[in-house]
Amino acid sequence: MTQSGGLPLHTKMLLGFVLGVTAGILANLFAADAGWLDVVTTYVTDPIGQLFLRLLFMLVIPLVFSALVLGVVEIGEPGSLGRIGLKTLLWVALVTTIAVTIGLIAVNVLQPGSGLDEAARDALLAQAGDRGSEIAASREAVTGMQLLLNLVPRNPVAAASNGDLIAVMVFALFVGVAATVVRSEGTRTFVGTCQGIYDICLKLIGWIIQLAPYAVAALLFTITARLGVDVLWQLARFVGTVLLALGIHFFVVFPILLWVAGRASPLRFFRAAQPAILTAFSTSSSSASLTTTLKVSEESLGVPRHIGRFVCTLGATANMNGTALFEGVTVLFLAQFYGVELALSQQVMILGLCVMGGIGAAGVPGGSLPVIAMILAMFGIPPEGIGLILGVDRLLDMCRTTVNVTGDMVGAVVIARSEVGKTVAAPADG
Ligand code: DAS
Repeated sequence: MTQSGGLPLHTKMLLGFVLGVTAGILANLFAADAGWLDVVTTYVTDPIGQLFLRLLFMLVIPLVFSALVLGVVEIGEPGSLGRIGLKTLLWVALVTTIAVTIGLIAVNVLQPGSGLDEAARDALLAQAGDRGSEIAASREAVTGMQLLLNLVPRNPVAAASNGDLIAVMVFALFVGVAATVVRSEGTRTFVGTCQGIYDICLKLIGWIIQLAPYAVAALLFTITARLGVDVLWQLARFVGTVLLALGIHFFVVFPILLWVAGRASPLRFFRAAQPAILTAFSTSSSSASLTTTLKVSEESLGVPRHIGRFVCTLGATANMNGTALFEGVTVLFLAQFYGVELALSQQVMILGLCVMGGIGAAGVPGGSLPVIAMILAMFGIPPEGIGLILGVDRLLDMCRTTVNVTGDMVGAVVIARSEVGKTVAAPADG
């Protein structure tokens, strides 16, 4: 994460995590029923956590709307880029769906969030108040067909004000397609405005994420003061589930896609892609890794420049397999943690939200947090749980960014082969 004077931000977040957990466990051991604990959590730590979450919520609609409009406009470039753009869009949709599906299966099988005793869970939900359930309750209980109809907003502004993220996403996709077709002075100005909104949101995320260490300490103190040390075991299971799912996508899905769709040798690919993979792991930022990714794509993987530049540049902000997988696992983990039952139809909706959330998330450290906060609230899951995740975000962000960047290069190799008609990168028989 970005350096903000002194320690790197991720290190500060880790310190916030350790401080919050330690203080919370001590409070749980020695003062669980003390009156002052309620005062501290009610008037100090909880408001700090709420302030951070509200700042994240504030950005979701403008960030996701502008990111999706820009993504569609970039894909819809005329001529050959339009064809490559369409292939890139299909690649993003297919591979991100595979990634999120792996994540959802892993979290349903391993159940990392289950196991909390009812009393502790009730205490947590009481402390979280009705914030999450209010938003969930505001949605009439929807059936399958109604779920589909609700995807198209009757009133986009009302959808945005209700935090109906998927309806806003669908509206943004429609607007992006129309902006691509109507090439007038007005639409060019509109797309420029969207770029400005997106850039402003990135800057705001950069500022807001500086508050994360304090939010982590506050949110973790509040949760561990009530739950004690048990919560760390659940957190460890969450980290293990994310890493397992990311590992399956990285070491199984990518090699299969390279071999089957790219006719490329996975071994030669990973050897050639090492510099970009290591840059992504160390920076936790797809955008910061982009120059290395482009260099590797063209010089080491042999992808034609016009294809590598388009696919990797668009992929750095729109093709985030690791992020989408992480969003799915996080939402379901916190649903288990707070005891919120999710029907299969709701999990399918979460799958769609995470696939589009992977497109709408920003390729910067912590870029996925605003989308996760909104999805949690949409399904009545207390967004406070993000504090648990923030504490271990360092390792998870490094790993999911590595998957994001590698997915961009795999896409470039596969699309290059489909464009050139033969394997251009790391040929299997080369
Ligand atoms: N760190 C983001 C990236 O640059 C991913 C994320 O926050 O999920 O890809």
